[in-house]
Amino acid sequence: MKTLLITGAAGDVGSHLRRELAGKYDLRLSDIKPIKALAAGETSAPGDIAKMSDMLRVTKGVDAIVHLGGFSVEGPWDMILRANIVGCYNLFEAACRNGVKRVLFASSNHATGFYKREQKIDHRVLPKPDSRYGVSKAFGEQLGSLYADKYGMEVFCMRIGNVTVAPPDKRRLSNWISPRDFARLVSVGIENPNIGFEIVYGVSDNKRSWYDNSNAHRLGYQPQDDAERYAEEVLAREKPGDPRAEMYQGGNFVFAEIGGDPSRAAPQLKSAKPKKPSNRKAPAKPKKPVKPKKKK
Ligand code: 15L
Repeated sequence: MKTLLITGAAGDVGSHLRRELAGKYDLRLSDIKPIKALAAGETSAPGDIAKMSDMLRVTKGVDAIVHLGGFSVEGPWDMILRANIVGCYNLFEAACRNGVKRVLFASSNHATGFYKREQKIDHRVLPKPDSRYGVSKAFGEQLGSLYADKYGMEVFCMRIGNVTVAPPDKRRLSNWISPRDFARLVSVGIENPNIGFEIVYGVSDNKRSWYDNSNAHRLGYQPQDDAERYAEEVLAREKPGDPRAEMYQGGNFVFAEIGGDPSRAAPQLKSAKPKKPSNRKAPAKPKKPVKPKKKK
């Protein structure tokens, strides 16, 4: 049985994947947070993705990696930089040094969140990130491209929508993916023998999809679920949103500093007061009235 490393395994998506892939792979679970209740076929490999030594340790001897680790919504630049830029580099570099060829990178719909909702996009469009978080995902994809071309790694980038049991709102009727469809997509990424560098969308077979996911289908992905079965109840409770968010695929990420779900924002940001822009000129001091010179 293949050994699969899942980074960020303590998160929501990791927990869905553990359940769905149980018995199909030996799962090595890595996270900076403790992994609760290991099941049969699971081992824990704690690690901080921002530390190269940790990534060299956890990636040793695995057959494939699903890299979910990192900051998963918009956040302050120092956190995005540490977890999603440095962390992503460490993961690819450590995998490469340990001879692990196959990496499945959890990219996001926010790498292309500034496409309008009326547009249908495929895997060939240029990224249009809607946030620092989205930029970090576009970075991860390009890093994967580098490691594929330069070192022959096999990189499968999944622009994931929303992995939940049921779509929580109208936007997610278009980008939702059920946990079992996500596991199907991940299995394609692990098992397809012809992966060089690929970008696919991590979405179910949604009627309202914004994506032409033909690349995923070409590689063998056969989603079974469609968010449409939840549409009536989702739309009945939907309140009108901010028009800017309604216009773009990325929703609130296109304008909000702290992302689509403020309750998940970084602790510093929750209470942070808006800073004054640093490049603004200080207001000029009032000039002292010039005293007329006395005539000699
Ligand atoms: C993402 O990339 C986030 O990780 C997830 O928490 C959701 O916010 C999702 O996008 C989404 O767009 O629904």
